[in-house]
Amino acid sequence: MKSKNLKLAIQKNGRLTEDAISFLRSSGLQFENYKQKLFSSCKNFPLEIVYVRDDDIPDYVESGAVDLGIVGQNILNESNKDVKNIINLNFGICSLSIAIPENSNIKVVKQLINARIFTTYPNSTEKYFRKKNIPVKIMTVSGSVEITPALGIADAIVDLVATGRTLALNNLKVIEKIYDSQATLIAGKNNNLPEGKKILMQKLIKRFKKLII
Ligand code: PRT
Ligand code: ZN
Repeated sequence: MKSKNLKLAIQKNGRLTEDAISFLRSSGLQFENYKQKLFSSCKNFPLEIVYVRDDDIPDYVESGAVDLGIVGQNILNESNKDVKNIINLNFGICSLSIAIPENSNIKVVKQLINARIFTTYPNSTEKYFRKKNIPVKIMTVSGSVEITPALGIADAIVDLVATGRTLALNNLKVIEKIYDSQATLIAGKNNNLPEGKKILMQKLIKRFKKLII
């Protein structure tokens, strides 16, 4: 990896990986990506593409370990890192939503007072209910949130929803959307970037913006 090259982090292996790679390729960047690789050097631009876990991307961008990143707004909202949102990329579209069992008597969010809510997004959940002034008990799990109502430990869940199929399969339904999300290009706020890198970054961002209508 050449240190004077720009660095852009994308998800290594997940829902955003293929779309992020297609997006970069459609901007004209040429690079090889092998599943086992940790980074790829572009052949026709001084850029290194770094493959990491999506949750780490805001941190790497904020600290300047990488110059740019492609990540879901949901991760940004949850992590609260100080980064610049450059452009929304129109993929990875989903929403963070509150869901309850299909047979629940609850009709509106206000009725969730003192409810047990399981989520992998505790910060976004806490912020939402605090703003609404509804006291709830928020419990954090690292995955498979949809199972918690069936286990009898949750009255509601807060999770990402795309097609809604996972909720339907688990006899759950959305009662409220907390926010919409999609993949977005982010950059650090580091103004001490060397002039050469700044120019490269502007060139690259211009290329990317052309692809977004
Ligand atoms: O390993 P790593 O930490 O990098 O990946 P990850 O497992 O944390 O994330 P991953 O690959 O699942 O998702 C990456 C990003 O894709 C998320 O941060 C979102 O920005 C975006 N995204 C878009 C989604 C979904 N749609 C989505 N549907 N992320 C997750 N889901 C899950 C959701 O949590 C639920 O389990 O899919 C299920 C619901 O999908 P539907 O279609 O049945 O509604
Ligand atoms: Zn993740």
